[in-house]
Amino acid sequence: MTTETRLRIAMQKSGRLSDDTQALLKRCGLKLNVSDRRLLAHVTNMPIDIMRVRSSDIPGLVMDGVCDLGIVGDNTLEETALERERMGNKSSYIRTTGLNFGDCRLSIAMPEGFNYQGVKSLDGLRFATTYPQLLNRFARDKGINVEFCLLNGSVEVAPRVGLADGICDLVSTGATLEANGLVEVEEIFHSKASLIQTASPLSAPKQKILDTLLPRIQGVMKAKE
Ligand code: PRT
Repeated sequence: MTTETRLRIAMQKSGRLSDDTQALLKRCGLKLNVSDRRLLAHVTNMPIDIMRVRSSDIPGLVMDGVCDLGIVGDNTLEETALERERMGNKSSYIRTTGLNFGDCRLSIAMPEGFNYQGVKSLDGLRFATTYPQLLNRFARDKGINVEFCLLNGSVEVAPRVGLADGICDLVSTGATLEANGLVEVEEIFHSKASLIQTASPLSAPKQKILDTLLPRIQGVMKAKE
């Protein structure tokens, strides 16, 4: 569990959100060195520790109170919350503020030439995805049945090798879909990075640190607009 006096923030160790997250924290005035192999980095000029983990672990660490704050994509956050609810685990958190990086969309894409005539065309099909809960929610809302196969990477290759009829994956420029002969047919979730906070009240010293940090984060975001 966390200490009572040092705010612990979870961020992605390496990947698409890590550079922007690190840049944000530095622009907020935090002096940190995350270039070494240590997974828990101390901020030297504020009572803050940075825990560097996989993106997919961040929502759970915050929901379980292991970290006070986390910076993560809304896609990962929502998928984890739905999965934890399904399993009967604690899934509460506070979305403290949205951040202006990590923009992408979770979309359904089908092979070129697929005769798409609206969502009913997807009924009964099988999709490769890393986001089965978001896909299931979409299907339920639209009154269709879908099957899925879980892949944690290279999702776009699944239709070509006969693993699935289509995919449900993150898209930003659309170049990966195009390179793999796929066409986006439905956007099911729009995502950005967010700063999230544990639902349990913070200790007074930690709240004080957050009260200093949050306006700085919002200032940096505003300056970037
Ligand atoms: O850390 P961990 O390994 O658990 O997470 P991860 O595998 O999700 O890491 P990473 O670094 O790939 O993504 C981290 C987060 O960045 C995601 O959860 C999103 O919130 C955000 N993000 C923004 C993206 C993209 N854009 C994105 N384009 N995550 C992944 N992609 C992939 C997508 O899966 C596809 O393979 O990029 C490809 C498509 O890109 P375009 O530009 O060709 O459309």
